[in-house]
Amino acid sequence: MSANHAAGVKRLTINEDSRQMIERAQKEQIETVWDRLTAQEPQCGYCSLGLSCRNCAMGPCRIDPFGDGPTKGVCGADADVIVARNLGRSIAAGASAHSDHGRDILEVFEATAKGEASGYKIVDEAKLRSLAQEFGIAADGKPAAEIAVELADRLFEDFGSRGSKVGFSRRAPVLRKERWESLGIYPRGIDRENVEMLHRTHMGVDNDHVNLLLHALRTSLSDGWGGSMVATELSDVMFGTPKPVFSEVNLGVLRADQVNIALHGHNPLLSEVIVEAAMDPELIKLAQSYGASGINLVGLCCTGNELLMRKGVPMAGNHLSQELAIVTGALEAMIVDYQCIMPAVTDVAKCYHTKVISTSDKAKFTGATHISFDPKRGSEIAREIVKLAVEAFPNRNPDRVRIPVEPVRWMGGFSVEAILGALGGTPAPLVDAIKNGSIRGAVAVVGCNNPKIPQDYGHVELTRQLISHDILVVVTGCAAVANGKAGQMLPESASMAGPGLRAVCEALGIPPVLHMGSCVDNSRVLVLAAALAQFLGVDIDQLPLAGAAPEWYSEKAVAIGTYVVASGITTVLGVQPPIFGSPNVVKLLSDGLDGVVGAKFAVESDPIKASVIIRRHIETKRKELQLPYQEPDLIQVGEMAAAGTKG
Ligand code: SF4
Ligand code: MSK
Repeated sequence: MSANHAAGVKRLTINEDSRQMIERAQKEQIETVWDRLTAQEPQCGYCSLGLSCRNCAMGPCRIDPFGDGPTKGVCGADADVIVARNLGRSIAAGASAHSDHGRDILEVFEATAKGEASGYKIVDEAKLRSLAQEFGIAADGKPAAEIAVELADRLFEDFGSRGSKVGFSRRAPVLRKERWESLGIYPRGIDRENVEMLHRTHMGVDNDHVNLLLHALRTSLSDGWGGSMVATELSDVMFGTPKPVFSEVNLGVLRADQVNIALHGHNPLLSEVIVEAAMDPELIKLAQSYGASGINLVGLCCTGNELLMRKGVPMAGNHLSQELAIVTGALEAMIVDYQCIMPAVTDVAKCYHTKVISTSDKAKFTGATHISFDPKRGSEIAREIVKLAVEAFPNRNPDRVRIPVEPVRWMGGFSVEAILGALGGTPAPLVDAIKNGSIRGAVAVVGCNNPKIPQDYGHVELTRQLISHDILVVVTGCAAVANGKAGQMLPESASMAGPGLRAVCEALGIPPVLHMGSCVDNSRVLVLAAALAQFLGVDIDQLPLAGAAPEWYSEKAVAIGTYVVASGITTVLGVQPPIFGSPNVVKLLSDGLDGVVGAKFAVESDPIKASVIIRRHIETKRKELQLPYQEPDLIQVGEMAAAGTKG
């Protein structure tokens, strides 16, 4: 391999495990996501700017950003309307994905309560009872199943059109709720806001970009405080509320001597019962009869995060590692549910003995074996799937197995309950540390990988910058996996933090980067922010908090970023969203929103510069709260951390 070639691979990922597998794929002429990106280049300029529209058959239309060509679509829609409509539709798609996941969990939760599901039970009854209390359901003396049926009923209502406020939105600070009310963006029903977004973006409905974007905020809020929160809370009740747990991460978690099964996607319903099935002595015996020493389950993307958080299942990788896990030649089966699973995995699998097994009737893959998941037969189906994987083991070619690198240890399980537990049951110690300045603030670094950015570079570098400046980082989704691979998520990683954050982490025995879960678990970030705001008697936008999605790709990430901003947390994106064809939309999102919801978006692809934007924002919030602060304007790329401290 030439030096140039090796340097080229280094530009695709910062991880040694991925590098080795990309090189192998190149050598064996197996196409991966990076090849397909190259084949697409140059990507469409109109689409990149958000200036193309195919919402009706008078089009497709595009707007000339330089004004030399058409400035309006056939219907008369201008750049502002087209960009806002496109953005609104993306948010609706992302919010729908999370919320449909939430509904799937809710349906199985109800079936479990009614005794109609196999392999499920109420694991965290205390959480169930506390949710019942939140929803005004009398729980005293009632059996858990009865409470669960009533709770399920209330939550189903939240998906519809009868309510005026989704139930979990009660958790938001009073000032935030008043703001949503006054703006007319209080989320009413989960499905309702999404359907209305699609309605408004039909030709000839909402032809005002400001009005469209306000509804986009409402739609996203129905995800964060609605569908996603339903998914998180009920998953906790059924599978256990996460507690701190150690595990391992990167492609090194695959085992040459075992049947390897990767669980990929987002929904924990099937994967939780697969974990049980993989411990079935008969299946382990079957694996041994084929010469394997056991069955090794590993996670990918957010199904992996769900399993890591609750069961400590090792994690093979994040979004851009999914094809590479197959390229190890050591994977017997990739079991997929839905979301973020590249259609390409079945093509890569054809080059090996790997079976791709799809399980959701909503997400079939040409070339995969489909085993329809039915919660009534959850345990039975799980055993059937694990058996299929085990039976693939004899087809493995040991000469093609190459498991790169040793796994890295990491830690997950930081639910809000676990964080408060580590703090002694109250946010007071964290608030005190923020007040005295030993912790400057907190940032949620979330979201995906995107092949336009070297895999994990944005997540890892931004997080490093933030923790070294005493900013606590919470992570979810693929951002969490990136930080885990980089060794930034262990109690001893506190040594990478600035002196203030380091002291707090060492005293509590926690990492400076806390894993809060999967993509839907960004709802935990909202709950934590609301708890801090309520403790201080302020609104969320007054807190020294920020969000970042350095490598986002997905429509779900657009929905997340939007509900985080609409909840009062300024967010920096590392990948340019397709809105730059409308200076008015850009101005509104990057500036005007601040006066509306108290937070805004910024776009910065360089993680070091992004960290400066975030630190300036955090110090500005500290100044406004009359806490010790560093003069925001003095924070520059490469400046000394102590410059200009006042207080
Ligand atoms: Fe063109 Fe308007 Fe139809 Fe969009 S909605 S495709 S801009 S005519
Ligand atoms: S899996 S949405 S690539 S974070 Fe949740 Fe990762 Fe983004 Fe999918």
